[in-house]
This record gives sequence, structure tokens and C-alpha cells, in this order.
Amino acid sequence: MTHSIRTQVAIIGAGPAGLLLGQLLHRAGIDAVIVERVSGEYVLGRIRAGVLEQVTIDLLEEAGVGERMHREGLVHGGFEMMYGGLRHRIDLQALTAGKKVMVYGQTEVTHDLMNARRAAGLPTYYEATDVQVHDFDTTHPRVTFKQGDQSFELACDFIAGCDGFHGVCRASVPPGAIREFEKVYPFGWLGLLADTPPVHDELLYVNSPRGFALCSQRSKTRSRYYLQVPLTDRVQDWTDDAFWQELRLRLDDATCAGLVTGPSLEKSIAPLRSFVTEPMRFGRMFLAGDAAHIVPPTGAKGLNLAATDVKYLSNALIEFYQEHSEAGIDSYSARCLRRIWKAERFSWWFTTLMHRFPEDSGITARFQEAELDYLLHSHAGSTSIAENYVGLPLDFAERSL
Ligand code: FAS
Ligand code: PHB
Repeated sequence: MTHSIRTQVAIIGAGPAGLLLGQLLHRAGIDAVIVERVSGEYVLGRIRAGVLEQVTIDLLEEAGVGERMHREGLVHGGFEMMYGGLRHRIDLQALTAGKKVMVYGQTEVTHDLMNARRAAGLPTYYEATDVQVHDFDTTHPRVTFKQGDQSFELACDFIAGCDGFHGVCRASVPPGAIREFEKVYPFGWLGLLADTPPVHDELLYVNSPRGFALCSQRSKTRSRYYLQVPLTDRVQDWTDDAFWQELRLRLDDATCAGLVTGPSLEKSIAPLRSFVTEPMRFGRMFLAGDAAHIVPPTGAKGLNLAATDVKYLSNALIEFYQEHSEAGIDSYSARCLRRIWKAERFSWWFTTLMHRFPEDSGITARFQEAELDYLLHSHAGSTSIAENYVGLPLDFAERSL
């Protein structure tokens, strides 16, 4: 027996993009059902992003989930960059007329959104299998899926593909209707989470002869560190002691003196890639977040780009239902991509500047040192880093659209 259900918007994926979209639509009185492949616990167990741009903070407030974020999140007015063993601070507030970022883990954002959805009694089908999207080139798209031994058919007006890089939605678009751009980097990030006090009160990005390192945090008692590692490395080959030893070798003595080590709560290796899908709309199906694009995490853009896709998409769907206008829907893809490509460019540039490339004959390192020396001693150069890091305004260069 197949259960036939109906909603206005079918959201595939209960990551931050899907959950945020569901929350914004709910607050506008629009029905949405979320279909998620794994359990909620599994989604929460993935340790990912750590830095929120102001645009994302504003959106989470609009979604009604800003209270704990403001209570527990850490507002940062700057971050540091290290090369040649010397640290330089990028004063975000001074360089961007007061803008800041917030350190508040993606896990917490997801937790807050899940709690809000549950409190509102909104439908989310976790551990769904055989999820398929149908007829999105018509005005009657459908989603079919199974949950346990039950089969479901979800009729809807729109499908939001918030199902990440490995999801089913982008994969369901006919090859001739989609163009994909990709660059894979010759290294990955080995991340470690530990209940130790952060080595510094702000984030520290390091370009060392042994490779990139990042000293980040989740709270004043929980740290997040990353090391650039070869793509051939496996996480099981890295003991905690080996991780801490290698991190020390990439830091200067003064920073090492403040490093508190401890047992890892989580360790994982993430590959780095730049990836963009064009367009992001296919009839009545829209891609948002990692389903449409991936950035190397160096610029802390992944989660923030997902949030701004969702802002454009929720505005377009609300406009459709409340004003019977398709203007927002028709401009969704172009508006998102204009912002996405600028964040892709910054993430690629920052990754290229701060990582050591295996084929580097030595001249690339000299170019990096020269560029860093210029940027960090130039107001224009530091301003460019700062305004991209805090996130370009939503309407940046949109006026010509
Ligand atoms: P997500 O991938 O978070 O969520 C997609 C959801 O769809 C998942 O829950 C998945 O289970 C579900 N799904 C997939 N296929 C499905 C199907 N067929 N049916 C139903 N559901 C399906 N960004 C940063 O800014 N900083 C970082 O340090 C950082 N580190 C990262 C590390 C890793 C390993 C990864 C993969 C990403 C990282 N990112 C980072 C990027 C990350 O934060 C993403 O930008 C963010 O999760 C995007 O959110 P979503 O678009 O919701 O995609
Ligand atoms: C993190 O804390 O996970 C983090 C912070 C900044 C980045 C990437 C990851 O650029």
C-alpha cells in the first residue's frame, strides 16, 4: 500500500539548508514536508562548519532560532593569518565598518532548527529510502520514498533539492539540462574536535612550510583544529598524539606555548573541491546549498552560501504563494549564482594562498609569501580579505540584474 500525501513544498534533505527553508516557509504559512535519508542523530553527528556571516545570523533570527545562538555563539571582530612564523591580524570590524562573524558550530545551528521544527509539529520523514523525484518539469511534481516497509507518494507544487553534494535531486536532472564546473584540490583537511580551551581567542590560519593549519573553536572550552594532509592519508592512520605533534610543527613557538592538547571527540578527513552547478532551477525543482555548489572550507563559506540560497528561494516561494508572482522563481538561479561565484572565487583564492601544493617547485611558496607580505601590509589588500570573509552584502552588484 502506498500512502498518498500532499504538501506545497517537498524539501529533500534535513541539513541546514533544508531545515532553514522549512522554518522560513512555516513562518510564512507555507506547508513543507522534509524527507531525509538518515536519522536526525546522524545529521547532528557530522562535524562541519564553524563560522556564521551576519547574513546567516540575520536569517536564523528571522527563522526564530537566534536565541541560543546569541547566548552561546562567540562574536569575533577579527582573525589572524600566519606565514614565515609571524602572525598578522585581519581587523574585520575596522576594515568593514563594524562587521563581524560569529563562531557557532553547524551542529548547533542544525540542533536549533530541528528543535524548532519538532516544537511546531512539522512533518519530517527521517531514514527515508529509495527517494526519487518525478515530473519536476510539470506543474505537478512528485516525490516517492520508503520508510521502513511503508511506501509514500508526496504530491507537491515545488521540490527543493537540499540534499547535499551526493543527493538525488541534481542527479535526476537530464545531463543536457545542466552544466557542472569542478576543481579538485590535491590535498584534504584532517579535522580534530577536542574539549580543550582554544589556543587563541580568535581563529588562526597558518601557511607553514609543512602545510596549512587552522586553529578554530566551538566555545571557550571546545577547540576545532585542521591540518592539510595528502589525499592518500586515512584518518585511522592519525593518532591524536601524531595530530598534536604535527600541529605544533606548523605553529610558532609562542602559539605552541599556549596549546592545550587532549583526547579527540571526533576526527575526520574532508576532501577539498570547488564545484558549481548551472543553472539551479529545473522547472518546479530548485537546488540549494551543497546540492548545487561546494567550496573548499578555507573561506568558511559553505554553510553561509547554503543560507543565502535559502533566503532567495524562500522569498521566491513566498512571493509565488502570496503575490501570485513568478518573478522571484524566475530570477532565483541567476541571483544565487552571482553570489556563489564570488564566494567560490574567494574560497579558491584563499585556499591557493594558504596551502602548500605537492607539485610546488618552491617558486609557488615564494609567490605566496610575496602576496601575503603585500596583502597584510596593504590597507586595500587587507580590506579585500576582510570584506569577503564577513560576506558580501546580499545586494552586492545586484542592481544591474
Ligand atoms: P548537507 O550536506 O549538510 O545536508 C544535505 C542533507 O541531505 C544530508 O542530511 C543528507 O543526509 C541528505 N540527503 C542526501 N541525499 C539524500 C536523499 N537521496 N534523500 C534524502 N536526503 C538526502 N563548511 C564550512 O563553512 N566550514 C567547514 O569547515 C566545513 N567543513 C565541512 C566538512 C565536510 C566533511 C563536509 C561534507 C562539508 C563541510 N562544510 C564546511 C560545508 C558544509 O558545512 C555545507 O556547506 C553544509 O552542510 C551545507 O548544508 P546543506 O546544503 O544542507 O547540505
Ligand atoms: C571550523 O571551525 O570548522 C572552521 C572555521 C573556519 C573555516 C573553516 C572551518 O574557514
